[in-house]
Amino acid sequence: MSSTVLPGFTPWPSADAQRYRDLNCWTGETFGDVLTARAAAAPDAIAVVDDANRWSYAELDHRSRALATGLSRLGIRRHDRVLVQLPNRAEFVEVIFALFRLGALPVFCLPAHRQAELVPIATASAAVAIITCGTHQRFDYAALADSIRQQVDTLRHLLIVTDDSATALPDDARDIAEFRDEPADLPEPNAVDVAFLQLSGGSTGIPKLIPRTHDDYLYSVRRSAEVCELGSDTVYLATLPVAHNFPMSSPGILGALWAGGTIAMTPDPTPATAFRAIERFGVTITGLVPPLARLWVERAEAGNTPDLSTLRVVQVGGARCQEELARRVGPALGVTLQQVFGMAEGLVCYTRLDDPIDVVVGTQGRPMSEHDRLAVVDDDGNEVPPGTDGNLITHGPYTIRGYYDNVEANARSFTADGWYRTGDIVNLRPDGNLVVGGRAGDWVNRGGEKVSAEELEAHLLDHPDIRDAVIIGTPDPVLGQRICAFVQPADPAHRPSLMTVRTFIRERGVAAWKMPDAVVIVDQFPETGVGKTSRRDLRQLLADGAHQN
Ligand code: OOB
Repeated sequence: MSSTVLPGFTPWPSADAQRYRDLNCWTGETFGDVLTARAAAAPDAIAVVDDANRWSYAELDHRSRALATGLSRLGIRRHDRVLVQLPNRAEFVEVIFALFRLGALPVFCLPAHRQAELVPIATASAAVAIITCGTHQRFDYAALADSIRQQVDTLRHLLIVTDDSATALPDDARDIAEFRDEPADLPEPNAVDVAFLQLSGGSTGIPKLIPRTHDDYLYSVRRSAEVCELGSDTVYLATLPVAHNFPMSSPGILGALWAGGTIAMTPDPTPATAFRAIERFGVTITGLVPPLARLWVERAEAGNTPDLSTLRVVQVGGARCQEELARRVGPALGVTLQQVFGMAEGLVCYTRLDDPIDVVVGTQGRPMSEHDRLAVVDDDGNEVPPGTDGNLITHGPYTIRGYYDNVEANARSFTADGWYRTGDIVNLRPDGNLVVGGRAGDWVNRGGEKVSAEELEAHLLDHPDIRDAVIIGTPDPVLGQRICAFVQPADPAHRPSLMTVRTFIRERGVAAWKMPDAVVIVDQFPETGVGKTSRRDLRQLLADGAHQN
């Protein structure tokens, strides 16, 4: 297929693109090509399993071609944007490969997204269709999609992945099963084309859509599969919502396919369900966010779990994993821990599987590619001395040069010469590993004294009555900000008081200006769609008058 650039996409400058080709980072292969090749090499190997399906590579390949043909008949075209909101189930893979083959762009929505997120996403992407499911975990996704369609003019089609043909659908919605046609030869996209749009984590206002090309994303998938040592015996359990960049490609489900291994899907990441899935599917690797890792570790430490002996690697990423938790993961689950620090915009760092334990528990790893460029700069953009905290900026063969169709966000988030400003405060150690200190905003500025949320959280986690803790700065007329500690007690019957917390911290020899001004006890932290703790929602809780003591 000839290549015209998607309007609103910022390509790499041609000299950089040429260099990434010369370096063999970008190989000219598309996702469709990879699936075709794997299906030809090992047609009967199992590509995808979930509770209801078990598809070989040949079957997945056939299904994606059949659905691409049907969607083309419906009028879905190259460059069309299609919202995909599906839980972790086999059809997710079928749908995205069908869209990849058509050159249509999945826009990856999370199952937790609702009207407030989906309307702006559909509007900003000018999507023509939504592909979703019926009722899942007692929520009616088809009805949600139908209401989005009524609010966004560009949306013409509503397609539902149903469990059986008896499922009641909204008027005009179509069952995706109607579009599994006899595969026809279709023109396939070019590797330089945008393959899909990802969503930027934690954005507010107009959603920032992240265009990733076949070339750049496949490189990150291939390098991830290499760094994580995947092979045809890999069984990757998609525990986090697969639409997110971490379970999708770090190395995630696409890494598993790259390596000719198996994707196992579980729609529920809690230990009760996920541990059974590990036993049933013989899972070898999975990825978790820290709050989920804590749940798994606590459950495993309590003993009497299903057989987890096939599990070799547990990745923790998406948010800072405190050392206290990191140390428990390996022993509790009988695995090698791998920390993953990444972003949907590109750059992904990993600890390596043979790193010494202090690197694995105390750092967020190093870039996966020797061609990633990193710099740590102060607020004026000057590089800070090695070993000093600063703002991380980066560019490389799989880090975008601009958000989709968003001039303002691009002006804020990229330097004039194309480096992406990650918004993360990091410390680059002499051995090349990064320690992530939080987001640029995760500091409380208390009357000019800066308090790192992460540092204070680490102290609180050492208190036996505290299960988890998050520090938030709240407005104060005198100091500018004061320090509020959200605390989840280890035992709901023992709620640590402000006095207890302050005494504990003072006794550790911590500066007096770092003492929390308030403690708020919560049973659970609010989460983002992918399970990270939502600082924004905690701030809102305070604004709404949460009880402080
Ligand atoms: C991943 O991607 P996003 O786009 O949801 O979020 C990216 C942001 C980073 O800029 C950083 O602030 C934070 O999430 N983050 C971490 C972290 N991993 C991500 N902060 C501290 N420690 C870590 N290990 O979250 C993502 C994408 C690909 C792989 C892994 C995570």
